[in-house]
Amino acid sequence: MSFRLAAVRTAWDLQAATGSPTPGPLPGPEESDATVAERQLQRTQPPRLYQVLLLNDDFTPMEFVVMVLQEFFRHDLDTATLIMLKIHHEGRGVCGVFTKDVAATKVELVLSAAQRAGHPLQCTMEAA
Ligand code: TYC
Repeated sequence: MSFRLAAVRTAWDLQAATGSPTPGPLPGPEESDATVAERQLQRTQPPRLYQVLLLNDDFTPMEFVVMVLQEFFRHDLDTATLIMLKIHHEGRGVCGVFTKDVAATKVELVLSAAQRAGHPLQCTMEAA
């Protein structure tokens, strides 16, 4: 018996066991009840996640980076300072991990805040 037909038969058996509504004849593999049975077998995949990163440069003030980490990524002062220093020493660092649209929005907000303030701070995202 095919997997598809087995799924249909299981749904039919369940209907028969619970007694309601009265099951009709067992459908063949080409009949429309198969759609319902197969839909139960699909699994929603979790969304892919993306890291938002800040890159080091020689000009953006440390205080501005700490402010960005607090305001846009909701880090407290101590955590924001640690992340900023990690970026300063290692060249780049993770600000947070988000779904694609949220990550893209964070990148845009950070870049426009940096531009407005006249700093060359770079922000990017990559698949986690
Ligand atoms: N390197 C900068 C400085 O010495 C500070 C800095 C840290 C800049 C992190 C960018 O993403 C950055 N003023």
